Amino acid sequence: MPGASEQITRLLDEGMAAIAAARGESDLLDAKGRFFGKKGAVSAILKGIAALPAEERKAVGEMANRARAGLESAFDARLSEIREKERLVREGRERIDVTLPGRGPMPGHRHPVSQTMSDIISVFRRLGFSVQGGPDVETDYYNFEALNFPPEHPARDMQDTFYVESAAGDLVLRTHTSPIQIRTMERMKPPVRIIAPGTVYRSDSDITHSPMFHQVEGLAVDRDITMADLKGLLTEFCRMTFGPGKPLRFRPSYFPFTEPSAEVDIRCVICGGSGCRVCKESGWLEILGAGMVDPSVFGFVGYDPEEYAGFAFGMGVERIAMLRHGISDIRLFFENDIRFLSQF
Ligand code: 2NL
Repeated sequence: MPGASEQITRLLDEGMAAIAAARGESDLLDAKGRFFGKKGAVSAILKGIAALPAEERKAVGEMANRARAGLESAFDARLSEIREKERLVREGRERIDVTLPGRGPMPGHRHPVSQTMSDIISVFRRLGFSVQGGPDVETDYYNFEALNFPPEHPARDMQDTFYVESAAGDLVLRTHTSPIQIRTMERMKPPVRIIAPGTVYRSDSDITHSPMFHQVEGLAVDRDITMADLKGLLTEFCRMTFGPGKPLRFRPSYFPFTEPSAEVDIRCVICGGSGCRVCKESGWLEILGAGMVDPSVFGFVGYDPEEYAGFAFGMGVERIAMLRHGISDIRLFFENDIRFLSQF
């Protein structure tokens, strides 16, 4: 093979030039493949050696091996050099600027219904009421019977009440928080001043009803409690919740557990009484129901209705939150859309 040594010399020159010219690691590995790969120039030369006459084979073989070793160490040296340079560039670009402001966690806040619940509770605590709780799954006795609901009352219908499967068949998801007050009266002698906040359940769903919602009920029992005490308390509650200068209106109503009963309206918080869509042009918004505790309820808890009298009231927390914030669809509270919730 004439010119084998020239070929090797040229290969060495080209290889060294390619190594020097490589700008980055991938450049260099490309070049390495061209020279050392299976079909690379070095393999071609080594294969050619076998075909040489015996007297040339040794000298050319040694020369080829030296050239290969030289190229390999040049590749390795260039590779370390490139890696070191790339490391310096990377560290320069990624250097942490400790003077930049930090990225804090995105702070959340309480749900608007939970905020309103807390505000209502705070008002009644300031007015001398203690807070009581009880189970969400109740017996028919505490949810209906002890509250003077007759056995065939429509509120007990499957369409309105969620029944819970049980051996005795008498378990329901509480439809109001009144059972808490019955349980509290069983434990406590008058004077009683309590509020019963909590989650309640009714089989009902539209823009003003949710199958899961929240109530705060209140109860005061003592000697000589009158409807004037109820009116005074609720007037103060409304002043503290909706601001001063808003007249209240008590309308006669009916509940199985109070007698007499009333529904309480405040001047429309949207239009101030001139009439709008929210108050259906009446100028008034219903915010709660109330009344004097029916003597038959006292009978269930062992209070003497000749000795004691009491008032009770109940309000829907979502309704109060909707009035405060001008929200028209109760379902928005429970869709967990951050674009809605983050406004409160
Ligand atoms: C409403 C009306 C009301 C009560 C709840 C009550 C509880 C006991 C005895 C007597 Cl243990 N009454 N609670 C009384 C009147 C009205 O709620 O419209 N709630 C949203």
